[in-house]
Amino acid sequence: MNTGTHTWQEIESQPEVWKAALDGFAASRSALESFLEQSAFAQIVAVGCGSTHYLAQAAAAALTCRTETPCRALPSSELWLFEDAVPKEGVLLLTISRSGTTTETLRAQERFRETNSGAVLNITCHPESPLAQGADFVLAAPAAQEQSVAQTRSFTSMLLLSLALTAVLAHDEAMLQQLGRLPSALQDLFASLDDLPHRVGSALSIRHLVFLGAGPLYGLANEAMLKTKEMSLSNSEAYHPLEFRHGPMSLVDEHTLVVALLSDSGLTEEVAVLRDMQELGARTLALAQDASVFVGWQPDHVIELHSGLDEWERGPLYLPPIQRLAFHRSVAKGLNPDEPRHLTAVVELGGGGT
Ligand code: F1P
Repeated sequence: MNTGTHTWQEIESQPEVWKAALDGFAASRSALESFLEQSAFAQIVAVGCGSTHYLAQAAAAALTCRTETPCRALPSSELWLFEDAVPKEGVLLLTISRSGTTTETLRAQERFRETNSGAVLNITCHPESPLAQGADFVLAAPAAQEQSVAQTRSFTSMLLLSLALTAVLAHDEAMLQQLGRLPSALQDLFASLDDLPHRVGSALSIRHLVFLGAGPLYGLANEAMLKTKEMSLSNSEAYHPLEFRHGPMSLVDEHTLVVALLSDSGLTEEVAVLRDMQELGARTLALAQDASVFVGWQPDHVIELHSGLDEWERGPLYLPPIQRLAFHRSVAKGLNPDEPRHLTAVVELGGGGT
């Protein structure tokens, strides 16, 4: 049977594909350093659409908190359609797009060129694409190209490039070294997962999925929400963990799965939210560095990352287990994860969009 063949292969190939992305980054590092030195900017604006908008959110959190340059994430359409969304001076535009052909992101770049003198840096899987060709510098992960509509290895590989960019901008050699450990950390994580993503993904008594993540993990919680929606046509939401108590938790019942992507900085408070949701009847899944953080109670399921990496470095590891879960949920519902309903790999607008 061919159901989900591409998606499964793309999820499982991530250790090798991440290694290729890191090797590619190392080869372009000195050119990147020259580009960054020559481009005077006081802030970065990161844009993308759908998955790559959520990737822009994750990149913006890392760039803002780990470098001296603040970064804001916007959906590409905000820059395209709202001319004053971005200051006219002192901005480096970071465009993120798997395909490099998404209309809104191309239009955002055009708008920026019309109104701004700053440089454009592009992160993509397709360095030959129009978006990349129109940029001043390109960081590419061609080995992460995909046949599936839903982004899996492309997302995590481009995330890795954005974290490597952060390390270079921060002159943080130790962070760069740590990022180099991610491919083998993912191999170890895959080996330790057993059938947990399959068991939880196939539990169709779950009808509502909630992903919680803060700081470096908020954009990734959003991506987990989108993946579940695209692949398995499920109601899914994402929140900052402590925001979930401010109203959204009224929807929690025994058909809810709450998935917590646990950080280091917010750990105690995030664990408390997850515990509260279990008490309200939700099934709970935690992605944690180590299960020893749970004292006196246990979530229903725990995935231990055991990465030895800090919260800014280990982001890419949270997604592959959730991608597997979404894959299994899709198959359990009789769907084909390779072909999400109503979606195409790229949104190319005609009419008003051209
Ligand atoms: C982004 C996009 C997403 C969508 C899906 C397919 O395209 O269209 O909007 O959620 O995952 O990809 P791109 O600009 O990154 O190629």
